[in-house]
Amino acid sequence: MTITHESVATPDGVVAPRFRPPAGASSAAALSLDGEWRFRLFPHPDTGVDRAEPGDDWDRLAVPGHWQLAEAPNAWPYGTPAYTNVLFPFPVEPPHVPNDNPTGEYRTTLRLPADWPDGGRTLLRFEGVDSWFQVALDGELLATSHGSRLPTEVDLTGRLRQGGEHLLAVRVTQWSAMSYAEDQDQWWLSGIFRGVTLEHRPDGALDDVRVHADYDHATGVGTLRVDAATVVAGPGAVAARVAVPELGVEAAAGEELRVAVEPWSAERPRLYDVVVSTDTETVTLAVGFRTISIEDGVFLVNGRPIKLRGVNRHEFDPLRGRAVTPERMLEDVLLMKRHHINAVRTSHYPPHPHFLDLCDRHGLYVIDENDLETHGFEIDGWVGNPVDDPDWTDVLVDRVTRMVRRDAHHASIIMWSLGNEAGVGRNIAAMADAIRDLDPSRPIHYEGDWSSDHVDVYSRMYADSEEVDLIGQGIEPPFERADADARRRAMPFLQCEYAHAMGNGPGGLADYDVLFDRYPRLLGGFIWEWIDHGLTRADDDGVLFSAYGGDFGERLHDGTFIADGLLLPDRTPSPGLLETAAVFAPIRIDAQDDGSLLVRNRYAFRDTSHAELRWTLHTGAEELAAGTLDLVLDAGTETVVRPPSDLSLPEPGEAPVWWTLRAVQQKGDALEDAWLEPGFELGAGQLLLVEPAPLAAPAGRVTTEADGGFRAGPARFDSRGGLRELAGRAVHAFRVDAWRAPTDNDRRPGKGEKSDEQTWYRAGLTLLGERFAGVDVGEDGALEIDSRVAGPAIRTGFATRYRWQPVTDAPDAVDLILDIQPEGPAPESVARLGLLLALDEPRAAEAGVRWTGLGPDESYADSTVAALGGAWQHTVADWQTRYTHPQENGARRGVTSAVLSFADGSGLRIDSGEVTIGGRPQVGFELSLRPWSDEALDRAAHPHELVPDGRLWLHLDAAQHGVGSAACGPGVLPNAQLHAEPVRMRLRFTTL
Ligand code: IPT
Repeated sequence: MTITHESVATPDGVVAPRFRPPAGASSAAALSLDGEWRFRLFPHPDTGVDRAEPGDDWDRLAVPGHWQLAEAPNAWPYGTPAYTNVLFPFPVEPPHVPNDNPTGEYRTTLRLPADWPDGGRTLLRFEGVDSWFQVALDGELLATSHGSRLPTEVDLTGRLRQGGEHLLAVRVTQWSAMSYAEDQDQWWLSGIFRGVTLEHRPDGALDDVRVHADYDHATGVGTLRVDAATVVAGPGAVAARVAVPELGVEAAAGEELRVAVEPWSAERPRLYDVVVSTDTETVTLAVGFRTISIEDGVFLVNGRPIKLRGVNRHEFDPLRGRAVTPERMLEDVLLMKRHHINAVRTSHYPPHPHFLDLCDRHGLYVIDENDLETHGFEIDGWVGNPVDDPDWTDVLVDRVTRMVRRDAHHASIIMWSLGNEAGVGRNIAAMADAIRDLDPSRPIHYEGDWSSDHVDVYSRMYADSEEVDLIGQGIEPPFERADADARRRAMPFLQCEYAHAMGNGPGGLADYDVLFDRYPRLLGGFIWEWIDHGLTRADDDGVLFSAYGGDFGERLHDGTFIADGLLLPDRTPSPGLLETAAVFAPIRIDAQDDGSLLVRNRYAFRDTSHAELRWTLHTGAEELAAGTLDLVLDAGTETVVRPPSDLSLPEPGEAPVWWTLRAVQQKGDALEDAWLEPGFELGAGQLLLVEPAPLAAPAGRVTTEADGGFRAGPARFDSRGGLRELAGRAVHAFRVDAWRAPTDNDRRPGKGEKSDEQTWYRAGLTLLGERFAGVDVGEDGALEIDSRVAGPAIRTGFATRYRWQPVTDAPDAVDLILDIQPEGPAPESVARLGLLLALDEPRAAEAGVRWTGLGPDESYADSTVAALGGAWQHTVADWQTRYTHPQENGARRGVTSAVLSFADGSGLRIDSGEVTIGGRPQVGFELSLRPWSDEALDRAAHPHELVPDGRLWLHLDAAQHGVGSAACGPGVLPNAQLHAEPVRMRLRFTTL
């Protein structure tokens, strides 16, 4: 049978899968073939090009790289990236793919160095080629392979001459039968995107090395056995030796060594150099001793329960796609560590092997996932799914085999995953069996197996916290089959995906995390996902922006769904990542209702002696007292702390007084903490000790102007009561508001029937207007204005009463008491309740803002952990979060005062008095500032399309609705929903 790109057949002409030592770890000769290759793109796999054609006059293309991104961000000479999530971008008729199938012909001249060693074998190694390829040397076809994110080796022994020049030809198709198995939620990108090397395998060299390194936590003894297969030229095996110089031990390969060691964990990634050698090759591996076990449904590392506070990571670089550099990989690992992430699921394929070296070294628990997703079959009830097709068994077993063989020596890998969203079927069992044969030491994961027949952990995605609570307690609804139910109930539970981080969010992360801590069965989970895959693209004016689905003219695409990470595409941490860091903090400090702070050491293996617990008593930015707590907590323990009893507290003043406690990195050893600087925050929490003094009652009188309008201090009104001027600036908008530019989460229904966006639209909140009903100057001199704010076509609205009164002895100040009374049918939620104010300000983006309240970053009702009370400042420009897809952003909560300084030197101060929602008092208001309107924010498709409109748009809200995770999960939980309720706000505006 001729193998074509439409064949369902295992790779042909390739070397059996084997381990992959880190680059440079072997003493054998190796030659990188990375660099500029000759390249030509054809519309079809029948390129008509002779394999012996050297392509001397062809284009030049970087290997590794994707051809679609060859000249990104400016030009797209070889087709463009395309994004679909679940859908196949071609008709579903496996194993066939369209005739239009871009196919790259690659050529390079392979010059074997004159000193390339004699004898032995020479292998050509590809770390990753997307999606199907054939390899020819000097015109002769040698191998056909696939498995885009898996290695392929081709034996070139006897075909190369020292000092000789050889033509290496690689033909790569974009689509193949294998595309049906590689339907991951990412850009379709093709080519030789990981490195290519030539490797010498001397006679008697180490062909394959398998490391078994366990740790007995009861005795402190590590067990090491290294099995080595050697390359044998003639008959007879060559013996390999194993040494751990640091431990002073040696053994023959296959022999068990028992020696006292320090164990490996993500918290303390202790590695030992293990030197495996024969007479002709030495390989040094960084080995960690650790044991994974599941006892009574609890997942243990070295005998202790751990929690996975993880993320799903796709390989991504905004210019290079999945062709990520070692520097990017390190950046990812360090960013994760610095945000208290301790685990990675390599969604949904084995990553570049160097990434795993970094996880071993810096300490991250890894679920290594097979290169398999067949999600597009779900649309049609999984008919034809490769996972249930016997024709595909060998191919799928080959995939897990190549993953396990390549990666099994990594201490960081604590589970194997069979793939993602690939349905169910016979090949699940076949893959699981194959893995168990290769490596019985690690549990197997696959979310698609709800019965848990073939896996060792119960895994789900996007289960809401209510269900997770039941599962934690082991009282979840039974699975239909009693045997499977019993098996599953005895398993640890993990959310392989949860807290969908699309746009502004995820909300509700802390609600999950509480449960993970509460129930031993809950192993934690992996946030979806690490980074927005926004590809950098220049627009017609040369302005760079982050492109998502549709931005390359794709006819079928999934739009913004590719931008759902904790990092913006340029790896700027989003507010969601800062919240993640606070929620995942290893030393959690939380305020309790009784006025104390609960300090919890959430490390599994470390005490807190590397941290100093520093407290300050402060009002805004002013520090009133400071000290440290003499406290070291053992792993897994907690204690309650209170402010020192002799602390003298000031009388209530303008700003609240907080007692803030921070756990700060103080010392650390190079091993555990090399990735963070002293002073780094390991956790923080605070108590509000003194609430601000109430604003003194105003007693000034409003004056009536000649034109029938009114003046109250710095505020001028027309005769109907419309605010026309404030602080010397024309007012363009001033009314009650209940809408926001929907977030990606607001736009989707989640598990509900309609999205929040639809709810607000139907309640008329999108098009609110105001009708004035009366204006009067009361006996006490205050201006009283009644109005009704409502949208078209509906009775739902808000009866509004404004009460303006000048402040006695403060001619530049005016007080407003605002009462909002919802009327008519109540929508399920409202986006916000408060005031919209737009002031004339030609240079609004440059305006500065200093505020006392929660900060420094945005926070919403269900992402509150990262924001702490204090005094903060920003410019209006910096206040904005440039989400890849523009949407509501930037709210600062608990604001008791804000000072705006305009470019012309003038200013406006806003202080808050009482604020109640449904009669419940709260401290301060929520502030949002923008140099553009919410409508413009809503309309913009990309952040660079937003231009300041000459106004400063402010929201002074009593509250906003939470953000939730409805883009792919539960919506806003009841504890963070905002309903139409009566609101009272008292604000003071002062011209500066
Ligand atoms: C889930 C996928 O597993 C993941 O790859 C990603 O696409 C995510 O959704 C959405 O961003 S599957 C979904 C149907 C729950």
